[in-house]
Amino acid sequence: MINLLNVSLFISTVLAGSQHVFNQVNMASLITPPGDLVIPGRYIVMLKESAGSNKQKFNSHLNFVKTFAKIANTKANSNTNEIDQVYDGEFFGYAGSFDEDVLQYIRYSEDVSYIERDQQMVLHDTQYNSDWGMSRISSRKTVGKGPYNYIYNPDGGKGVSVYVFDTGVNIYHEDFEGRAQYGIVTSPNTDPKDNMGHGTHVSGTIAGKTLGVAKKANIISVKVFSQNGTSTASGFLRGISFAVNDHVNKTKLAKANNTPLPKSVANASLGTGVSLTINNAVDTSNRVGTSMASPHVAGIVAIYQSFSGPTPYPYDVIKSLIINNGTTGLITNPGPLSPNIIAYSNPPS
Ligand SMILES: *[C@@H]1O[C@H](CO)[C@@H](O)[C@H](O)[C@H]1NC(C)=O
Ligand SMILES: *[C@@H]1O[C@H](CO)[C@@H](O)[C@H](O)[C@H]1NC(C)=O
Ligand SMILES: *[C@@H]1O[C@H](CO)[C@@H](O)[C@H](O)[C@H]1NC(C)=O
Ligand SMILES: CC(=O)N[C@H]1CO[C@H](CO)[C@@H](O)[C@@H]1O
Repeated sequence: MINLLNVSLFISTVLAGSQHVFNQVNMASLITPPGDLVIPGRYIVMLKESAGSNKQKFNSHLNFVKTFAKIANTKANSNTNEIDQVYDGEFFGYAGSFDEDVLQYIRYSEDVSYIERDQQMVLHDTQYNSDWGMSRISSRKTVGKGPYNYIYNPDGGKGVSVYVFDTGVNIYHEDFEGRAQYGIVTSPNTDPKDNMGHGTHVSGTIAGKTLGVAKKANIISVKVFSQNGTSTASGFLRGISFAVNDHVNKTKLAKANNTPLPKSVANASLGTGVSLTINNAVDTSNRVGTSMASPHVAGIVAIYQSFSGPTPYPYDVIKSLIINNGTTGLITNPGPLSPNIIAYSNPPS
């Protein structure tokens, strides 16, 4: 299976004289995520910080893989081998389709930290009644049958960007009052519009003028899900990479111009699929200040962030503010992973 002879021949002949080092004794580990959603032949390759953060090393690695992919394609008379996502900025790597030969080649590169098989991700939609949810988080007591009131601070979410990882957003919807914009569309999608309605609905519950929790927040659409509600771990990762870089870029710009620092939240709660690459990317995201949270919580984080003053709260601080301000002990059947806290949106008293 391991075509070592081919690999070493290739390296010693075609790539002779190159500075690229392929002397890693052990192969980088190849992780197969649990579950049955793995996409055969697709891989996410994460680079070591030392290789990825060095532009020249990163490019030279990519060029080598591309060259080898081209040769392998010619040999097999196919288009199988291809890099189709690149992650650059705060974490480093790429994803694509590779056959066994190219995969082995990549695994022997000393630039590589680990590889994970790509998998399908499915849009996690917990059916909830948004009116109920809205009144619940703004009230300390159990809500009855309705009609429900959302006690809100009119400036909630002001100056905060919420990255919505979903099916796209109808940014022209009047409920967004011009506060929504397109961020990125990851493959296989091409159209930034929300042709399904899910992302627009989610954004409305976060920042819409009528139903939104944080009525002054800005929405940035990160379209990672197709119309049929599916995505890939590699596409999702590209979305995280975009949000993180966008936030970091805006922070640098604000520091240079001495303007208020950007404040960011992401709505990217994942239902299915367990992915090490995504978990690590979420950690990076939280570290640089783009807190990842789920629907109503995303709106609440936006509200808390908008009142942080000129400097955004770091992830850990915002997390404890929300937990400590939460209403405890009211969920009848919280389930094993729920802390039994209902987030409290902290309306003005
Ligand atoms: C969903 O759509 C994507 C592309 O838009 C496609 O690749 C995928 O096969 C579709 N999945 C299903 C289950 O229809
Ligand atoms: C961030 O800035 C870098 C360097 O200027 C640029 O290449 C990249 O496209 C920017 N990313 C985003 C998401 O704005
Ligand atoms: C609740 O949130 C506010 C910020 O809105 C903060 O000042 C306060 O310390 C928090 N309370 C607790 C118990 O963490
Ligand atoms: C990507 C993702 O999981 N987004 C979530 C954002 O919040 C909505 C509202 O419930 C969820 O349905 C989405 O799944």
